[in-house]
Amino acid sequence: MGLYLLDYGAGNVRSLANTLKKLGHEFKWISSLEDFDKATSLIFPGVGAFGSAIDGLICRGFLEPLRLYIKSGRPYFGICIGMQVLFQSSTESPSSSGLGIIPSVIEEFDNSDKAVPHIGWNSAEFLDPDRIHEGMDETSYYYFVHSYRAKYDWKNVEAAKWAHTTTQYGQEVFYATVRKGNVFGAQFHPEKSGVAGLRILDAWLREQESFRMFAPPTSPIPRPPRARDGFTKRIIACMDVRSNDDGDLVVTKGDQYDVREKAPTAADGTDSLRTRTAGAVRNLGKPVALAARYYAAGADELCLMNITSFRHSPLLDQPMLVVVRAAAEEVFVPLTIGGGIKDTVDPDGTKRSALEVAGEYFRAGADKVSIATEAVFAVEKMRERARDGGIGEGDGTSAIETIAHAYGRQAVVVSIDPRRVYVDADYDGPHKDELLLGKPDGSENERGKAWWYQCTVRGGREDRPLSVVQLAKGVEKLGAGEIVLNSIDRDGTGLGFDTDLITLVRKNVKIPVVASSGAGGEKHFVEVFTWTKAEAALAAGIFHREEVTIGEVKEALSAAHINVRK
Ligand code: 1PR
Repeated sequence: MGLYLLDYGAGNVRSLANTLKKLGHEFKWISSLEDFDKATSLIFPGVGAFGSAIDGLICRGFLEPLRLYIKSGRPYFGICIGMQVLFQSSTESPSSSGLGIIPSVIEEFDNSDKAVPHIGWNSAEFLDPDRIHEGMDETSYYYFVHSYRAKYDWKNVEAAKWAHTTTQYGQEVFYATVRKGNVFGAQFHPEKSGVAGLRILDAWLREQESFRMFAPPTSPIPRPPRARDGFTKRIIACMDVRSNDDGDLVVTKGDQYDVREKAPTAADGTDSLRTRTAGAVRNLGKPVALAARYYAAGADELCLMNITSFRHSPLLDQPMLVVVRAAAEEVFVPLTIGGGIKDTVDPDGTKRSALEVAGEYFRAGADKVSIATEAVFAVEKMRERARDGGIGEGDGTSAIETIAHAYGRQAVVVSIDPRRVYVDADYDGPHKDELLLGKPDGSENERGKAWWYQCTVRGGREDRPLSVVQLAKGVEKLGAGEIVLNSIDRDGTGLGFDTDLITLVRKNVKIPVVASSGAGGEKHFVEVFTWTKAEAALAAGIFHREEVTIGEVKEALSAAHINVRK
């Protein structure tokens, strides 16, 4: 008897478990067919790809019991893919059939007017404000991460009767939540939607099971949706994590990727703190405490970067996994983990695939993994295979491809670490088609100069011949869902984001781009969203040093009429 969660073995189900724990609700996992009979309410937090979810259910013999459970009238809450399986089919995996309870189909978003996947916070509109709200309201924002959606077509009356709320992204309006009788489903992730999401889960769980079981089907009269684009720009706090010289994991922060304290200058004198700390790894705090602080301050997402993981096997890096687990218990917004996502060999010779490494992080509570070095190597290999100078095709073995296949492309972020290469304005070498020219009214060090952006690996320690445009296009083709675009030149300088770089990458890909490196104040966030089409902006140093709060950044954006979640 009681609440059960359905896990088909892929994706981050720990987030939901953490949320239920936080809310004080007991639950068990469905582990056998008998558990379907014991469940008095069931949540299916489906993540990943539609086909993998259906295959996972079939493999475990869970598909039919799930259908029977829902038919029995007992409460069901499907999240993301857990909602999509209620539909007939998905173009994501045409050979897999859904449960067909809602007579409509799931299709891919059109990316001609917007970045796809739809990643970020958006609002939801009630179709009938008099119906049960399920803890939702129209002033809150919810976290979406998906490439496929069920379009809200009010003329498809039988399907539209299921519509509880709709959301608009670009020109498309789709089902954000569905509800009828004992069934409730959300396309967004309540377990990742901060306080607003916790409210939904709590409302659903506290509602009398008997009430829901005998509730009459509640159907609104289908009507056209109201136009309302509630999509917001995201503010992300990033924590670069590494061991300090005493072996403790700390949040550090570099200047142009150099994270060690500088030697004092003459002006500092001889007995300054800088003399004593010179050469030590800069320590800006403990990762879990900082993560909790940024969640409370309203960060839309958090990143934890294991910046020295290339030196050893991340699966042996238990402290980092402990940090991820602990952070995931404190924060209820998306958590991205990066560093060392690659095929590795443990000291005892055991081979670990990138997919296994990523799986370990997902099970620890990460929602996305971020890949840097391996992404560069994968694109280089893909281009080599093409032999015609073109972009080429993936061979299915890269970390990006294997992880995107199992967990969905929205779970794969590529972190790019480019550096400017200055050349003469009449330069005629590689990447000359991508040259940018310093503006006559630009900064002194750019005026009269030309440059292209070179990719690096291993945290900027090694330059590669690949350009940032080649890398961005390549990783999009391999299946990355999002790009975090750093800049070694701007990192830690406080000079503002490199908007030339962001515009260049943004116009060459259709997936979301996160602007990173160089934020020195609120005005830089306003600039980056005014001058470029970046979907999100990430900063580290100014937040760690408490020079600016996330709240102040959002106030400044609101004042500039840029939509943010507050
Ligand atoms: O190569 O897949 O193992 O991943 C390693 C990851 O670690 C990469 O994402 C790489 O960017 C990161 N990394 C490696 N070395 C460093 C370093 O600083 N020495 N951190 C490093 C890079 C860049 C951003 C930073 C922004 C904003 N840090 O994460 O947070 O630049 O900073 P700011 O707001 O203070 O300017 P792999």
